Amino acid sequence: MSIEINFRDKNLIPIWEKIQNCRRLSMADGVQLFRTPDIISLGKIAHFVQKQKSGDAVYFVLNQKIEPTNICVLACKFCDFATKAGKPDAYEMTIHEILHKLTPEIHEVHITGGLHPDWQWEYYLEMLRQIKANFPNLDIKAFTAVEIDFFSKKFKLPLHEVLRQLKEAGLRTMPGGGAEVFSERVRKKLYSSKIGAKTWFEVHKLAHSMGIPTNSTILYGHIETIEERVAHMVRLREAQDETGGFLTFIPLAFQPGDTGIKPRNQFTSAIDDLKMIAVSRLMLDNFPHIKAYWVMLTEEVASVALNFGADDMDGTVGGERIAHDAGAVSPSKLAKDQIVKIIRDAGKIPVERDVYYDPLKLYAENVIGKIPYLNSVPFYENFEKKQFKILPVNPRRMGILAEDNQIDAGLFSLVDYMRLNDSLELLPFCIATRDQVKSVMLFSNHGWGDLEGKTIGICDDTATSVKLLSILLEAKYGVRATFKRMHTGVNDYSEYDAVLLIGDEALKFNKFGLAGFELVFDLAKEWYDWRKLPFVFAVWAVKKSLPENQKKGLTEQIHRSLESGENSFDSVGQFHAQRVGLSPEETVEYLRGFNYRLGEREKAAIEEFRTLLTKVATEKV
Ligand code: V47
Repeated sequence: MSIEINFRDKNLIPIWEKIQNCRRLSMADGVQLFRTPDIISLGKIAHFVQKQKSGDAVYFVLNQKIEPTNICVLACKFCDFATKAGKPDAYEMTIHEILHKLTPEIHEVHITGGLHPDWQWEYYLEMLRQIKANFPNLDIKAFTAVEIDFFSKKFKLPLHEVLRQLKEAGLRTMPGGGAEVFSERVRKKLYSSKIGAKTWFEVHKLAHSMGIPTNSTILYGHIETIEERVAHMVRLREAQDETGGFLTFIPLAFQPGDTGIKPRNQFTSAIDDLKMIAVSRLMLDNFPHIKAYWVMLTEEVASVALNFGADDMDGTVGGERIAHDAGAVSPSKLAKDQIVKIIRDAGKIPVERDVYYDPLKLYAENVIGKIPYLNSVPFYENFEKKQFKILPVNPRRMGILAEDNQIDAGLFSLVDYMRLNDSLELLPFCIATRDQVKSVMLFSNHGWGDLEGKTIGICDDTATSVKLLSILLEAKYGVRATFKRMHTGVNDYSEYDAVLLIGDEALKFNKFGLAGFELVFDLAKEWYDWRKLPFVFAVWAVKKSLPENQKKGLTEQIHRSLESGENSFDSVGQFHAQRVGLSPEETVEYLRGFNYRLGEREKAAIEEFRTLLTKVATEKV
């Protein structure tokens, strides 16, 4: 995938070269990007990276903001929301009032508020428990690091215990607020009694280690310098290298309100907002998503941001007050139809998501699913999209979407193709191993024979590998284990005897090891040694109902794309190596280990797998 950029600012060319070679940007690069007057070239570079990460997808969630109280022990200068008990604008919500604001169609509730001096710990836990009890399908994103630290001090509980109890009560993820700017200079001037960067990171890294993914933010457009913005991003990037637990980064445009920091109507400029989005997309190379938070940006700027690096629109955001109390001019809630329209108008696929960014519903036609792992790169690297749009989606989720008729074609997990055989037509392409695979791995503390009755964590992404694991356990080794699904992303693996991981994550841990597990088994190698056959993990298929000329056109497109992909393994390897933690040589060797065409041996392997599947009692997980 390559694009032409007509640079007006030639200083951007070395940065563009770095991006094309998948090299990390430095602090100086970040500052240079902020200083460029060539906003269009900056946007194009960021959009290039956005498309590599998210294809044509832009995510949104049906969500409700709950700010249970505005009474706060702090008095940060930038905040127009917080107040003190007894003031006319002070409010406190009961759990009953909170529940009253929620409805069953919402998928995420975002809870954050003032640090209340008198509320009891049990109140917060009960709030989460009641929400889960009344709305079981609703995921809870709650409490910033500032609140977590406050709970720990006020209720004399270690941070770990605060998070453990909240998780048990229903907390799924944490919002990114409270980061402000990780600069001591700014902190002393604007929020001296609030936690600094050290505690913010401590809380977030701890949450990640406990299987709670989190978001991150920056509050910009007040007194911070450009260098402080870039340093903020670099610190987040380093933390993400360590834990991988951040889902998204949200630049929060400062709303001056009556804070006195800036005149009331002096909002950030659209140019500055777009630069912020684009630079964060480029600096935060290890972050999956960048959020255009329309509440603070306005709908118009957020809409442009979807072609400047942002792939996330937050959501409908009913009930927001922090920005609106400080004079935000956006509406207080967007209807779903309006969000869908904004995303469509930007030429993207509106993807309604859950709290982990798994797609629930697509509002587009002509969508091709793309498994976002290195092994499928040869198909997609040079794919000419024609009428199709591309949605990166993990194999299992792609099957769920296809079952719902939302995907027109793609590289499907083998068992999904088998299951949806009536509506899908096979194309002559696949992802098949020759012997080992290196990216479908069982990390274990027990040998195969000792896994009887043990609990195996299964990553949420897999549809076929989990069935292959059942076959190996039961038919090859004669043992039965209990499977438990783990959500995608960071996890606390300590509760499992073994874990099954697939894709780039498995590839990385295969190389560097997964802490807590001594043994590593390659499922394709186990299969090959046993059946002397390749293993077919995925096959290309297209919806039978598509017009014949489209099917033919698509087959030719895939063929062309694969040919050029296979001819450019070296550059592909060079480009993707750093992302997956391998050397360029290892990356090329990994890709050469696959067969991408469905031949007779692959078909025989599929039949063998089908027969064995009928012989084992694979549980539905
Ligand atoms: O931490 C306070 C900011 C944050 C103002 O994680 C202000 O998905 C602008 O973090 N102007 C809370 N910003 C909101 C927040 C957030 C929002 C949306 C999504 C997510 C997420 C997180 O709001 C605070 C602070 O940085 N804030 N006052 C103001 N006058």
